[in-house]
Amino acid sequence: MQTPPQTPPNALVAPSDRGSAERVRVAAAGLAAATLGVGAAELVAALIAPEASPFAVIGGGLIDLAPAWAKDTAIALFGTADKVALLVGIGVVLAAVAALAGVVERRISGLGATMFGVLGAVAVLVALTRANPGPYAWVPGIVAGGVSAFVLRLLIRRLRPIVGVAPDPDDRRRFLLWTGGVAAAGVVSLLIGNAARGASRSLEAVRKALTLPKPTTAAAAVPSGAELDLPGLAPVVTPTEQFYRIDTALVVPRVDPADWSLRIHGMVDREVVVIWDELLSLPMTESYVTLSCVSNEVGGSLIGNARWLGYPLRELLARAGVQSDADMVLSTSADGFTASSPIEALTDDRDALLAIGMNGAPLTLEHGFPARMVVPGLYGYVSATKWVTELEVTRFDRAMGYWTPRGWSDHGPIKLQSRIDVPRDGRTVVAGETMIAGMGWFPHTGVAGVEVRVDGGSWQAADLATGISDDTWVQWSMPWSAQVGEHSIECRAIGADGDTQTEQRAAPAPDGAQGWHRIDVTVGPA
Ligand SMILES: Nc1nc2c(c(=O)[nH]1)N[C@H]1C(S)=C(S)[C@@H](COP(=O)(O)O)O[C@H]1N2
Ligand SMILES: [Mo]
Repeated sequence: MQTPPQTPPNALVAPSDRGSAERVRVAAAGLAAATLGVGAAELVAALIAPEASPFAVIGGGLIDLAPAWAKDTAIALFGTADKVALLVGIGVVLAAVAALAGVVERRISGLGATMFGVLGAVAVLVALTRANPGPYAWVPGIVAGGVSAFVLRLLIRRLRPIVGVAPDPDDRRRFLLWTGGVAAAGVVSLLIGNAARGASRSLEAVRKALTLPKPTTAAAAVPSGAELDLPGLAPVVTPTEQFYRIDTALVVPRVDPADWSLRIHGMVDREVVVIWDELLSLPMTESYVTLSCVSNEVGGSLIGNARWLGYPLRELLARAGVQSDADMVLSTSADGFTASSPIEALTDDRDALLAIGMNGAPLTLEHGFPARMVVPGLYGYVSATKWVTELEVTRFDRAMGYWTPRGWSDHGPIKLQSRIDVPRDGRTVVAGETMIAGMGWFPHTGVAGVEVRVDGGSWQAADLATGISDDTWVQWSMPWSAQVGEHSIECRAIGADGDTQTEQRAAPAPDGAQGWHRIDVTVGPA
């Protein structure tokens, strides 16, 4: 030793510093142990139980517990990145608990490890209570708890001689080697798990290999004049990759058409089960339908319009024979989501479809492959069940859809709305002749007109583009001589039923946002 013998070890380190340095080291050990535990669990999940990834099941459980205001806030804050935000949030909480477990384990041997064991048990419990748990759904949680508890004990025992003293360079190297090695192994298993999950992309290959049947009832061509083609204005038909995605699924459900079936039961004369090959042989209808999310704020973008290919739900329901006192269909997806749709919307003459195609291709995995519902005039949460596997004919006084007990209305007709796309809110516009343009919608009723006013002046009729149908949104535009200064622009739609879009503001919960969309722009000199 080169340390002068008369100097006691650690004489230069105050006891409190020593304590906090030790805490940092045992916390790092806790983090490393948790990383390896979670990494191993995600890897095992990717291989044998994709639906039971601990991150996915805990996130899914949290999503299911969230009331309407929480969903609203998450979507308002993060938009369609709400899932990433949730996963990051879970990671941060987990990291904090793991660090704490390290500190606790150092104080009371076995207690930190027990904390990990309990977390693993919670993951097992949650995994088993999710919809359709596979036979191995319990394994990833056991692996997460077991591995992290074991490794934490090992690390703390290993580090015991190191953590208590100010480490000399040798000890520091040993510490880094152990915790760093464990953490790196965890990260590597996470990466391999991710890659393995990607490799099970074979379902994407199945999807790509599918040839959709030609529609027996084709959608009329989009009329010329439906697409104004103005820069900044939403296209009248939304490309699939731009179509908003909203659902409670942290991991996209993987439903192989070969295993898929739709069961229609409940208040019916006879139960009906349709399998994939049979569905493909049925006469298909194609139709443009605008789908909107109830969480869409005034002026928001959680709305899109696509050409859907599918089999009319009224035909399927007629096969089963709906009993006369039924008033609702509860549709269920492979991942347990449910929606309550009023039966008349599925049985009247509108194109309520069991859809298999979107914009000329099979549904993408995110948008419900292999089959989903699309119902003109209803918000997605009460109608557009993706990965749909079951229709229960029932009554509103007997059953509820997923979002109803969480604070949303059991009925969800899409409200009469309009929005300004051009100019963008808050932008600076060059003075002179320019265009104001946007979208208006009142699916299944239709839009008769849109009015615009500038700076609170009088309402003027905008030019309405040709609509595709009453089930779709419609573009509108209005020329504007923009004068230098600050300006506000508002719009309101007029429904085909004569109603004018209300000024009365309402939040998305419980049954959809409403109010006039208003933007503020600065007009600068040319
Ligand atoms: N299985 C399932 N289907 C679902 C949902 C869901 O959470 N799970 N969300 C619904 C909601 S709230 C909306 S707005 C639409 C969105 O459909 P999209 O993601 O294809 O745009 O899907 C509906 N179908
Ligand atoms: Mo939604």
